Amino acid sequence: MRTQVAIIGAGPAGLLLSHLLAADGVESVVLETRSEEYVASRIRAGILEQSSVDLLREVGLGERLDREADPHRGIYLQWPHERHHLDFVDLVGRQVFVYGQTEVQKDLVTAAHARGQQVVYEVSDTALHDLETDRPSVTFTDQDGQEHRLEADVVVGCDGSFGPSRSAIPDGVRQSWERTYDYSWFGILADVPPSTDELIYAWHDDGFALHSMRSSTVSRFYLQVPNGTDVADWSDDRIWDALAVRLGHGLDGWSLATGPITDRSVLPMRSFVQQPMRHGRLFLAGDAAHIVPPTGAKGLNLAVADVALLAPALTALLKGDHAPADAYSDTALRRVWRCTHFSWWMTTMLHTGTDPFDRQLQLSQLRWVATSEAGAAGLAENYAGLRIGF
Ligand code: RFL
Ligand code: PHB
Repeated sequence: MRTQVAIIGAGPAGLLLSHLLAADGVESVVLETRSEEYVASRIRAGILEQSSVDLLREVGLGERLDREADPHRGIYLQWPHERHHLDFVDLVGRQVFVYGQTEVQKDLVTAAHARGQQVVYEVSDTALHDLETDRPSVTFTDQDGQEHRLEADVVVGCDGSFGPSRSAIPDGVRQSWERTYDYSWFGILADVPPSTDELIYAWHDDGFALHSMRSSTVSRFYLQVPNGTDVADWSDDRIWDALAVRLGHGLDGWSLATGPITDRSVLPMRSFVQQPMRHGRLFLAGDAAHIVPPTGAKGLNLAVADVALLAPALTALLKGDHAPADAYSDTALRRVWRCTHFSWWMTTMLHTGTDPFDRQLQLSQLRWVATSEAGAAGLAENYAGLRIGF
């Protein structure tokens, strides 16, 4: 098999990259270990930045998004007895959109089918070769057990946090930074209308809680829990009681509506950055190169920003202009580190530990962010997102 760009991973980074390349007349093949249905049903991100939405619209992926996404002007920031609204539109002139990653993925799959994109699902043994030559390749086994070699001009690793691409950059070349956190998120999806018009990020002595949503009938919630928590230890009653307490039941008459829980999972939190994001003919994009804890809602948006930068760089490279591809890693990493800092900052401001001094500092910082225009504008600028190309 031969193509111009071999893409490993059919998550949002891989499928959006193949879409952008196709619009530039560049051919690609996407390889994916999971099935199409599995990838499309993974419940993950919920918030798109303004610039992600602008890009999806520009490249013809905005039709359903324009009909179904819920624009939000801002978020609520809360601690016991106080809830403050931060209006991003007033503060920085930008907003965010509630549109699940599952929906973005469905739109990308539909577009891939429509243009006849070759996506090979359920592959195994993906291995990268000859990345330092201009004839790199990827070998894999298809679902019938047949082995293949996909030759390409360029290989792009969009294979998320557990894929092989990241470690295909030699040990002596790659550098990485990592932070793990002492807590995880217990996430649930429930068939209940949201009890709020915009997301609530709540600091509480018992731990952080987040009230998010997917639609007018489906709510998404997260609770800070200790690492190693087993979902089986949390009955429905325990979950709803903890959410009601942490989200401020009774605060100015507010109450939390409950309903059937349709999904529950525990996710550990991690910050990770690897550089460079390019080595020879291998490029990395999305979670393959960097992971952020979800508190700042940045992971999916970073994946979109990476491939928005990478697609034109690869198109130029294939025409003989190397400059944008040579600049890709440094340019992408500027935004990656900004989002890494913002996600760490939101996470450490909102999750409670055992140190009473730290708690007082967090409360002081929350009060400053929520009540000072300068503090609020800093959060708003980062949350609503920097322009692509920052
Ligand atoms: P993905 O989506 O993980 O896709 C990588 C794909 O590569 C495949 N793969 C392989 N394919 C071939 N060969 C191999 N050897 C392979 N190994 C792996 C995988 O099967 C997979 O299909 O990475 P991508 O495309 O970079 O996209 C990144 C985003 O998915 C991720 O950053 C976000 O989901 C993070 N995130 C959030 N981001 C936001 O912007 N806003 C949010 O509100 C938000 N909330 C979240 C989140 C992530 C969460 N979880 C579960 C980690 C909430 C949660 C709960
Ligand atoms: C979500 O709706 O899944 C979500 C929203 C905001 C976050 C993280 C996750 O910060």
